[in-house]
Amino acid sequence: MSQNPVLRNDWQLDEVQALYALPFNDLLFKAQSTHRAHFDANEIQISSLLSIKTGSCSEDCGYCPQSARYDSDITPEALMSIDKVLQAAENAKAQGASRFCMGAAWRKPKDKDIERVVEMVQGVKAMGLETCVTLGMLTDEQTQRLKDGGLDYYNHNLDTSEDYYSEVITTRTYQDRLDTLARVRDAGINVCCGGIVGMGETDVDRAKLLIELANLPKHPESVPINMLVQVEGTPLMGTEALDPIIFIRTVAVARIMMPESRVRLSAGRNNMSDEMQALCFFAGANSIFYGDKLLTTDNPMTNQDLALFKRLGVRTGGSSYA
Ligand code: SAM
Ligand code: DTB
Ligand code: SF4
Repeated sequence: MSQNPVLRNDWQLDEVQALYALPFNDLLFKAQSTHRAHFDANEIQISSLLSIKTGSCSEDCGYCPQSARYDSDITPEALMSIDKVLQAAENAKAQGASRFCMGAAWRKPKDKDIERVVEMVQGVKAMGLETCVTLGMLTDEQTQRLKDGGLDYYNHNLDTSEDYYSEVITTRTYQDRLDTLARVRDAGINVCCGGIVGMGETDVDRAKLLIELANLPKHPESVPINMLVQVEGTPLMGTEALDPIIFIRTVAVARIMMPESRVRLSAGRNNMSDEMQALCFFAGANSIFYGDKLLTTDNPMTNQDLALFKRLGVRTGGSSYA
């Protein structure tokens, strides 16, 4: 349990449902008040993503174009060279990113992959950027190696509620994910963990996902809330779109439950209006993925994001290196 009385780890379903059910203005007021008590309300942290190993993944995550099981339109690529990764990190830094996140389409990395990734982490860190990687399931030894290599954040999402999980993924369990998260936490690496909404889950599933995240022994430092990006060829293509108001409510409830975490408005921004994104920021989102690409799909262009920030009077920042 947390020693800080505002950081609760004992959320119950009925109280989370009660938050979701608040009149929209009351919910946003509560979320914004919470946000202001813990953060500079006009500052947003920006992370850039790079897919360092793309496609041919053995897993069956129903949302993911990188699974080898689905016929999506991506070109598989082996683990990138360190030079190419560092070049991409330089570009991200020049564009203004404070964190560089490297993602690999693996169920779990091999030990020799970890050594390459550690070299990437060290090179990116030397540029003054925060580092994050997402590589799938880890062993204790691999986690320790990443920690010793200086990694700042590990991203590993719970994706959805435990109940809905098996509708979306069958090749690894919810417990596998919790085990990797515990390893990362125990090794002293910052945890980036969130989920995806708009996958056909229910209101209860969304509430339960947030409960799983907030009731971890310590809140994740970063909580990415992804709106499903529907990709041709994946099983979740054609899922009924989630009401944008429910998405904004999800951001607000996450902010209230995890007041000191960076809540990231993650995948799906390319299909959101500027006004919807502004409401997500008002609801307490204070981080985005920045750069023209997520891993394999499009993200808003950087000049579009910078123009939006200017219109909203938002500053970028929030890096521990800044
Ligand atoms: N293979 C590793 C793993 O799954 O842990 C790391 C990379 S994986 C692509 C990282 C995360 O991206 C997934 O956990 C999922 O939350 C998110 N993601 C993948 N495809 C997505 C999509 N179409 N829409 C939204 N989020 C997606
Ligand atoms: C996260 O929660 N979202 C990012 C990052 N962590 C690795 C990935 C989004 C991927 C969207 C689909 C794609 O571009 O392939
Ligand atoms: Fe593989 Fe990760 Fe995509 Fe699942 S989300 S198919 S593990 S790359």
